[in-house]
Amino acid sequence: MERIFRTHEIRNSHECDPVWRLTTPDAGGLGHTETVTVPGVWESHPCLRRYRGRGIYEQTVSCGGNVRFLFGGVSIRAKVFLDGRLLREHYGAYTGFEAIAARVQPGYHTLTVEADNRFDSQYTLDFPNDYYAYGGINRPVVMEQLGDLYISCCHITPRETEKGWIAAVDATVSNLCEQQRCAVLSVSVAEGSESKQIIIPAGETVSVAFSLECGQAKPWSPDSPVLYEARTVLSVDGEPADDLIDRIGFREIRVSGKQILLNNRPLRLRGFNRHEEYASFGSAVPLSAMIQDIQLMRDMGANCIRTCHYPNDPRFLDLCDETGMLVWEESHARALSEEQMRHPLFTEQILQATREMISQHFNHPSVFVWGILNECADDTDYGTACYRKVFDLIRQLDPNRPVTAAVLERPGGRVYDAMDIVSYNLYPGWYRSSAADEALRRKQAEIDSFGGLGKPVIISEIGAGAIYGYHDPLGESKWSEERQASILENQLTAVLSDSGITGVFLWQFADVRVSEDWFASRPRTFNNKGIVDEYRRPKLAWRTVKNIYTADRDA
Ligand code: ADA
Repeated sequence: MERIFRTHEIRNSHECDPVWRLTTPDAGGLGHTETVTVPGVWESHPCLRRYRGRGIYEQTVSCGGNVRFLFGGVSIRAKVFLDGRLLREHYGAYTGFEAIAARVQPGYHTLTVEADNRFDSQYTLDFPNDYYAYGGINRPVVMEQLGDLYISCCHITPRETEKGWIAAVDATVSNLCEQQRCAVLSVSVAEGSESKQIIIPAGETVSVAFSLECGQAKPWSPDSPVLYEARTVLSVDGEPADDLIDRIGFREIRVSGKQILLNNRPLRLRGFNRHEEYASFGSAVPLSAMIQDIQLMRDMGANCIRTCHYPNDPRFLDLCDETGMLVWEESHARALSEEQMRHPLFTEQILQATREMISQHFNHPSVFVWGILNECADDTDYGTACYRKVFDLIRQLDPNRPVTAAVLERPGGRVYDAMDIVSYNLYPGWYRSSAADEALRRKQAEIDSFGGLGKPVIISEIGAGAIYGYHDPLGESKWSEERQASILENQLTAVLSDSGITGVFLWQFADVRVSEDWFASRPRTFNNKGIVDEYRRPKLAWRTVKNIYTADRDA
């Protein structure tokens, strides 16, 4: 399933069979063909551990009429064919997309997905980086057989009023046939419900707005993550023809002075940066591993997760909604230089990646902030203009969540005025010998002088490395678990005792594989700053973080 709950009772929608045939034409020799399962990455196969190329996935499907394939994620770009006919191309491993074939002859058909994880300058968000760009269909695939009309989207924004909660609904209905059609669209959430007559011109999509009075619905909060089903039903000639089921939480996020308020209560954030990766499963993280990660972070006293540096699987966000784990989600970008940002395709690609993230993850109550452009060129005119363009898009698409960007510690930041929440990354005691409290003071002075005065501040990354199992009883050498624990103790003590800081995300939860280009500074070609290794085996720092985070939680 593409979510952790059923999204349809009327629509004919089911996950594609898990077994596919995979051919890797760029693996040398004659195309290597294997039986694989989806979701999955080809790097899980012993012969394809470092394969960078195309992977041609094929499966026979039985379908007819208007067929819609929903892909949770294909890394890093995809071409989708039905019986050899190109239906859709998509770039971006971390957001979903649809491929539609109208009026298909009922029977057996060949579904082909060409995944390609080669780096290419035309795909500006992906390049050898401090995480691994896997290859494959790494999230679920769903096949739907639709009527002429279907509900293509339903965004719900909860607002608290003196009369109780209001759910502002923006739904869209698409018409796949060549005649104009009439229908009735009904939406129900908690005790609120409303229906409207709609007319959808041939081949078009129409938007419908509702305002549902939901009375005294129970609010969603980290301590009490109450979720409500949002059910949208489309009826044609009095008969239910399509539906879409989602889940929402009644909560509002806003910034007030240096505080981030959730339902008017200030948040204090103790979190982790988490890449979407699990040892030999790569970026196709099993659901059971997703929930285990949340449990492990909560056990250490954390209450939030930053999805560095890209949108996550909706099922992971569903689990965060369910458990009350707050989420900083960000569109895909890490450490692009001004030159890279000047590529003619960059702006449209980062805007599209951001548009898809917000459109697909809009309803998750756990997502409290949208982040962008991690450690990009925020110190140049051109880079700053890019930041402002992406912030502007987010504010158009979702004015109800604050925006931020994790910038570098180095001076020169020029976008503090454009952020609702100021965030930055620093590694005192690891990359720099500076004392943590002095580093915090220095950066805060810059933030206050250049547009960030009086805004909430989040330490979006702070940490140190250790190789799992490497011990130095004297606690002296870097890469030892002992040294990591002592650096983290200094860092977290300084951050959590600084009254001007609203929250912190440790870098990082688990060790992750990185591009081989980074081998010289990344032992094992891994980023080893995890508190657990890639198999979730705790390092000594686990105890340090747990002591500090739980003491802060229980203070
Ligand atoms: C940066 C970057 C992270 C990671 C980290 C590190 O802050 O945002 O992705 O590379 O440094 O481990 O050095």
